[in-house]
Order: sequence, then structure tokens, then C-alpha cells
Amino acid sequence: MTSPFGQTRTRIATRHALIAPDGHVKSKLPGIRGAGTVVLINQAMGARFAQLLVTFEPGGGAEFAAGEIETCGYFENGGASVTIGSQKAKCGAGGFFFVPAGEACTISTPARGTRLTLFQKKFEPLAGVAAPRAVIGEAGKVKGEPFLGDPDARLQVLLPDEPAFDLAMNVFTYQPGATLPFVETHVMEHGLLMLAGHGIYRLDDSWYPVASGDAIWMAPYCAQWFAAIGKTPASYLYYKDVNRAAL
Ligand code: UGY
Ligand code: MN
Repeated sequence: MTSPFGQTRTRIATRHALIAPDGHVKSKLPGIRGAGTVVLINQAMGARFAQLLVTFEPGGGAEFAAGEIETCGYFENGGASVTIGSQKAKCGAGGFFFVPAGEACTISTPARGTRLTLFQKKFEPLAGVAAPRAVIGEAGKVKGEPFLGDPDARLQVLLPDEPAFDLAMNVFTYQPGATLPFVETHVMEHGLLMLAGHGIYRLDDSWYPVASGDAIWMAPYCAQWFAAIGKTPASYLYYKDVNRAAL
């Protein structure tokens, strides 16, 4: 909702950011047509990855050429056909995919209003380990596991948890009142999209009310904690860099 007094929940800090939907400005990016794309997070903010929100118009599509960048995607609603090399599948809401560096990807025939979140980063190969494989899947088929033993805070790990993969894409779902069990402080960076519900996100020394549609960037070592509030579950999609050496 537009504020008549120029207020917004959006806050861009040095080590974290909250981007509320009221400030979104769409741009046209190479390889993406018939769509508006909001670059929510990228290097200009201080991040080492990019988080994009693509909203397709009928007849839109996207082609990502093979290169050093890897891409993973999640369909928040709608859906489209996804082709990665010889793999092709129709994804609906909750569909997700991973395009390894060095492989091309095509997204075609999106349903009207399809919202697709993309995370992109430069792939870091691991000596002696084969490159990660392409993945196309459905979040609805991935079991949510209790997080550190809490059945009210469930984590769906969408991509294979293997050394070949240098990123993770997960969905975290909290029942009302459930929380992250402690204030996490870690080297891994996060990009996050609130998919449903409401909550309070602690980022460094600030506490923010958050709701579905909000995006968050957490730099390495950004202190982070979440509590779900309201009467319905809260869930978020998030990116994390994983499985690589500290130095
Ligand atoms: O995987 C994570 O680091 C996750 N527990 N962080 C978060 O939800 N902010
Ligand atoms: Mn974390």
C-alpha cells in the first residue's frame, strides 16, 4: 500500500536489507522477454549473488546462455516449461530448478502473472569433484524436516546436499509462534523471499515486521533470528552459499 507520508518498511543497511514490495521498480534484463524483473539483491548492495523477481506477461519467456553463472529458480505461483539441456518439465506453483554453470536454460509458455524468483551466483568448482547436475523438481514433494528437532519449524532442502553444489535453496515453514531456535551468526550469506504469513525478523541489531512479498539480504555474519506471528503459518524461500573452503 502506498503511504501518503513517504513511509516504507524498506531499509538498506550496510550488512543487511529489507525490501518491501511497495518500492519495487521493474527493469528489462537481457535474456528475459515479456516480463518485468526486479533486481532485489546484487553486488551493488554488497552481495556476492543476485536475487531477481521476474513477473511474466503472456507470451513472455527467458533464455539463459551457458556460462560461468549458475541459476536456481522457484515458481511462487503460475508456472512455465523449463528446459535445461536434455531435461524438460512443466513446473507449476512450488516448482523449482537448478541450472549448473556451463548449461543453457529456457523458460517458456509461462502462465499469466507467473512470479519466478531466481538466485544467481558465480560457480566455484571444487577440485576433484564432478560439476553439479541440473535439477527440476516440486517443493510439494520434498518433505519438511523438523529444524533442530522442532516439528513446528520445518525445513525443505530443495537441492541435493552434496559437495558438488556450492549453493542451497530451501523453504522454511513456521507454525504461528515458532521461532528460529537461536540467533544465528554465520559466514554463509542469505537471500530470502517471504512466501506466506507474517513475522519479526531480527537482522543485526534491528527487529523488522515482515510479511509475504518481502525480500531480505543477510551479509556474511549478519546476526539473524525469526519469529512467526499471526494465526497462519509463515514461510520463506532462501538462498545460502555452502560447501566451500574458508580460505
Ligand atoms: O540455513 C540457515 O542458515 C537458516 N537457518 N537461516 C535462516 O533461516 N535465517
Ligand atoms: Mn541462516
